[in-house]
Amino acid sequence: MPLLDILQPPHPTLKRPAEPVAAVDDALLRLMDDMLVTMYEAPGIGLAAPQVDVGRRVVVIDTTEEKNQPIRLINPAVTWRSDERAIAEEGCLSLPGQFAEVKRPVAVTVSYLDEREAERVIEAEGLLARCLQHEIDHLDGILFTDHLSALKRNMILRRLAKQRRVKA
Ligand code: GNR
Ligand code: NI
Repeated sequence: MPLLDILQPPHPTLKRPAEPVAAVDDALLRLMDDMLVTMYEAPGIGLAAPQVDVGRRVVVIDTTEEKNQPIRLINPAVTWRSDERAIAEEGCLSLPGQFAEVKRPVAVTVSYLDEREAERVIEAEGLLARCLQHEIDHLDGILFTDHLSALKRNMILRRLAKQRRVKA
């Protein structure tokens, strides 16, 4: 059993822009720990708070093979994106079993606050850059399907609904 339930569309929290965090407190630290446990168990390489029905700008990520380098990001923002773009397959814990190719900048710079409220900057490329963009999209109410044509998006959303019906 994962610690936290992960929402699926059409849950409204997934579509609503999340609110900035004003101050890091114990409840927020516990939320990020619970999100990490849920992410590792899923398993996934990232998780954004709106996916667990918390409308705050909080993300956890670990793209390492060893699953031993958790990153906790508060109020993350992309401050630079490369002109170069790449297409790669993405999945989402809110769209289980659904995958599609998404075109995104290859490299980004992301500013955020860490769990001690210190300002940090990550310069990322490849999978980490992709995951950061995917998670920050969640904070703005955007799913990877929103980057696809309406045809592909509707195909995935219908497939997900059908899969849920079959499972139920
Ligand atoms: O686990 C995940 N894998 C993934 C693969 C390619 C691009 C993005 C991701 S993020 C996803 C977990 C998730 O849904 N985070 O919001
Ligand atoms: Ni996702």
